[in-house]
Amino acid sequence: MTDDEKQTRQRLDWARPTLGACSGVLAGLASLGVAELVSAAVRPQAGPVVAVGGAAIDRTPAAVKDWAIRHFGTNDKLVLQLGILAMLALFALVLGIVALRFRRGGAAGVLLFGIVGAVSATSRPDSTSLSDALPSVVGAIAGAAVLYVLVGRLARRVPSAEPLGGERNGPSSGAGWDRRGFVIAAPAAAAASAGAGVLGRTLNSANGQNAVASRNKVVLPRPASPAAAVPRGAGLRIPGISPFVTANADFYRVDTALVVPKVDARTWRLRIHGRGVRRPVTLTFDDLLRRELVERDITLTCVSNEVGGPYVGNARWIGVRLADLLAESGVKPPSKGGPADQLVARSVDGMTIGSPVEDLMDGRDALLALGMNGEPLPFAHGFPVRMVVPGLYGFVSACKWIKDIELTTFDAYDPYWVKRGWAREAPIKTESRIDTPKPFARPKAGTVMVAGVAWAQHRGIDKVEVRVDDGPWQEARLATEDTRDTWRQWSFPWQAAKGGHTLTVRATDRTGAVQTDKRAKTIPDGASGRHSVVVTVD
Ligand SMILES: Nc1nc2c(c(=O)[nH]1)N[C@H]1C(S)=C(S)[C@@H](COP(=O)(O)O)O[C@H]1N2
Ligand SMILES: [Mo]
Repeated sequence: MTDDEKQTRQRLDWARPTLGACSGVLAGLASLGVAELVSAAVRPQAGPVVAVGGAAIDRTPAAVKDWAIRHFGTNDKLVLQLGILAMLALFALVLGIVALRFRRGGAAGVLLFGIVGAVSATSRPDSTSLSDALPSVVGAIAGAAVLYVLVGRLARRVPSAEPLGGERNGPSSGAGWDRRGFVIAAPAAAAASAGAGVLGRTLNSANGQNAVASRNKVVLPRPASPAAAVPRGAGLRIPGISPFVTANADFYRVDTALVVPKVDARTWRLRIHGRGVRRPVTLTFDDLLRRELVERDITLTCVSNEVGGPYVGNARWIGVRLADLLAESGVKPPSKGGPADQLVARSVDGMTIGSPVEDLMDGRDALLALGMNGEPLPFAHGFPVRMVVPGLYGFVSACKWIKDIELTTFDAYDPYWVKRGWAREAPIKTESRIDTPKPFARPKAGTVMVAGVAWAQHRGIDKVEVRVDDGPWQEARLATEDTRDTWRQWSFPWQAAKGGHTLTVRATDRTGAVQTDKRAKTIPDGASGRHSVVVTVD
């Protein structure tokens, strides 16, 4: 071998694996692009990343999920999907390199991923058809074909074609490959994959347009039982305090849906059936609109909310009283001899949420909500219909995108979160939060406004106290109460002296119970303890 030939050979040695890896990544892109396109013909939730992500969410141990919610907040889903894509990219790289030696084996490897996607998609709780397998399967076939063809271009040819690097190398080195073929095929595959992906995305969002149109057409009737105006003193004008009503755009969102379900209100149905339901019914959205609507302010809280955390929000809801509907269907609460003690709500995305029938029928305003802060429910918050129950954490009451209500017993059925180690019954714990000053703030010495919110839904807040360092508990000023189902603002003008200080808050609810200082984790039935904020007064 001449030196020239050796150099060319060396370049080929790294070039082939690199291009093999590129081929693998291109095969991955082709799979995902084509899968996205096919999912537009099936449903967006059947796409492989969403399906595998959903399966991952369902199998994630409660503690890890809780950790993810805590650290990534509402970005937890983005992080998950990026993680899946990163894993896929890694496998694709490896498959591409393997395919250089084992061309068919590499292609078969791509198909194997398709099977994982297909199995995930068809075993999702909201999957009703085997067609959910199609995006993964067709995508994988496309990916396998791309890998097979591209790697074919990289195969050594005898007699030689052009060696890598372009310079004609005179006599055959025996290590040539179809450079021109690869240089044409690879960008073509990339462009076609991107095209399929973009087209799929576009079609998917066009499919959601029916639901969007149905939402735009909703005109919420005047409620027969309107909520009283929020008392003027309920919202304090203190910079940094949570607004009394949480705007829809700012309302926390916690759910397992990687793709927000877009439900068409015109085809939506709600079935009520099960134990002790003497007259099962199926209701349309218009059936609900025609009923007597009530409007109520209710503060929602997530069980994953840590002490001092953000997963609590207050909105004005419009809906139908669930107790009336249940009574009409012949349902009796257990205390009146009814055979069902648990109501299981099912959503279009397969979530199941169980609530005590007794609580739903005890006179509180348990709602099938259609409206949130003056508009139809936003899609992310459950359009067209969700449940909202004062006093119960969201995971045991607030089913979004609801489609089915089954009366059963706690013994007979464990809903989604209960299967994963969370409590069967979970009333909201009495809690309070310091909104301002923020942790590690540096206020000036003098009067510093300490303020925040406290909640004990359906019991009401009677007292909030603040403690500075190890000093005595001092009563904060309570804002006017809206209802006992809403949170209550409070403020405390603190005569702050220079130096480092710890501010702690505690609330007392109307049953006289003082917010406990016993720390509990969010699992299984909600965090407890007291919120403190450390500040340095300058
Ligand atoms: N379909 C569905 N409904 C759901 C959930 C879900 O994952 N899927 N999460 C529940 C939980 S844990 C909470 S705290 C509330 C949150 O409602 P929001 O996202 O409107 O704030 O929705 C509840 N309803
Ligand atoms: Mo929650």
